[in-house]
Amino acid sequence: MRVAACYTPIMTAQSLDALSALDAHLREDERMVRDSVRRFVRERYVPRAAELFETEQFPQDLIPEIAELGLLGASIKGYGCAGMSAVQYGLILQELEYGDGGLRSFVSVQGSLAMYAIAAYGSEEQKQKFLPEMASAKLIGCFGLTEPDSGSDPASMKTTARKDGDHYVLSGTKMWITNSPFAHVAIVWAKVDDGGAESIRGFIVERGMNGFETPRIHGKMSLRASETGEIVLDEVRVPATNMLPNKRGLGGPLGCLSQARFGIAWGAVGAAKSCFEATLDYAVNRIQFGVPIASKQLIQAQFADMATEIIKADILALHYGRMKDDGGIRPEQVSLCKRNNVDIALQVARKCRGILGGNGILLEYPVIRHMLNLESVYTYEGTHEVHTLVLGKTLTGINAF
Ligand code: TGC
Ligand code: FAD
Repeated sequence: MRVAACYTPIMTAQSLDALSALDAHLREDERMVRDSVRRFVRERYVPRAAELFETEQFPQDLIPEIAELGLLGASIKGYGCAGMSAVQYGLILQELEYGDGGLRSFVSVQGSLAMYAIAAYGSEEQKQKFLPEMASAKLIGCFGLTEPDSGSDPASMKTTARKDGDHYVLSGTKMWITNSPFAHVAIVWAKVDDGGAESIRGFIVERGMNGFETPRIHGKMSLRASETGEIVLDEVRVPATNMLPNKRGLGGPLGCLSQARFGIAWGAVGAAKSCFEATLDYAVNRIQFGVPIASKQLIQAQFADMATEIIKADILALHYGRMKDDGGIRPEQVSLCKRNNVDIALQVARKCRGILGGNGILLEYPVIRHMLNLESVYTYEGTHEVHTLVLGKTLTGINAF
């Protein structure tokens, strides 16, 4: 005979935010930016999130509102961009990924990768021509570094740019490119002439140039609400004035990645928070053995572990965000933050999936969607292992790649 367990709530439950008390360490302007994006995401995106994921659609109808909120190239100063601080930018990305990693990816790629490349390495003419149009979403950008045979080791890229008069002729294939199917411009990294790592240069390739195609990749079981494609370059003639003049070598694309990885470290925590909140709500209402499953120590232990990791990840992001605003952070610090925060977010999502039981595999709850999305986030912008080796190299001085 089963004995009904005793369940007596003795106090009002505290939210994750109340427990972390991190709000008190944010400035008024930071809270305002966060709250406006939070409203947008929860009112305009969350109600559609499951359907967009299921039907593999990025909501292009929301792009004007995203631009209106100043989220595109948000940390770039001038050229129609919002000029936000690193912490404001991080908070934005956390709210976006609370909605969905695909939404956050769109903003990361447009701002931290495509626009940043032009802002950091472009000529004044290129900045004037492209940045205001990209900030207002009249032009959408993508960032082509990865190739079918060149992922973690981008120095091995095969895409080439051959000088021909006042043009470069680009040939090659880029793979796994976020936003490429509908992008108007692509930042393409290619090897010029001698083929050495030092010869890697960035090019602004514009849709409509002959030989430029961006077939979509279908059937992804992760980030389904993000459009991912290839960039096929078949002898594309690009004016020499479209080459980014102010950077050569792999440090160019990797410098952009440092910006995007910083944002991802914040974003992943948003996904973890969404999973945590939905699962806590579920656990206090789901009755098994006559009581809520939240009254069981095995379940409470999981919430205690998850809350601790989420709050630690938030503190880490805020610490490095403050440092970035106060003078900068080094790439290995970005690696540490991206590696930790994405890893804990994925672990949180998996734990939450378990607590939801069978319901955990339904799109009705946000958990399986975030869990699957985070599998990509674990891999892109430097895999977990790549960041492990960056830290290993930093700590030991020995390159283990
Ligand atoms: P290595 O010799 O270490 O470095 C070459 C040059 O780059 C400099 N550098 C960096 N600069 C800025 N930021 C960083 N994070 C940097 N890391 C390195 C370095 O100082 C050096 O400069 P210089 O002047 O001395 O030449 O290069 P390596 O060939 O040994 O490779 C190092 C390694 C493996 C860490 C790097 O290749 C790497 O990070 N691989 C991972 C590739 C990657 O992350 N790909 C991402 C593609 S984009 C993407 O995934 C977008 S998803 C977006 C979305 O949807 O949200
Ligand atoms: P590989 O590099 O082949 O790695 C395979 C495995 O081997 C991994 O586990 C890796 O960690 C491990 N490994 C590799 N080298 C080592 C080593 N030295 N030591 C130990 N382990 C190692 N790229 C872009 O350029 N632009 C984009 O917009 C973009 N968007 C993306 C969107 C999605 C949804 C996805 C999934 C990817 C995207 N990428 C993009 C590509 C992404 O950056 C790459 O997938 C990533 O860098 C890993 O490359 P790879 O897939 O070729 O894996």
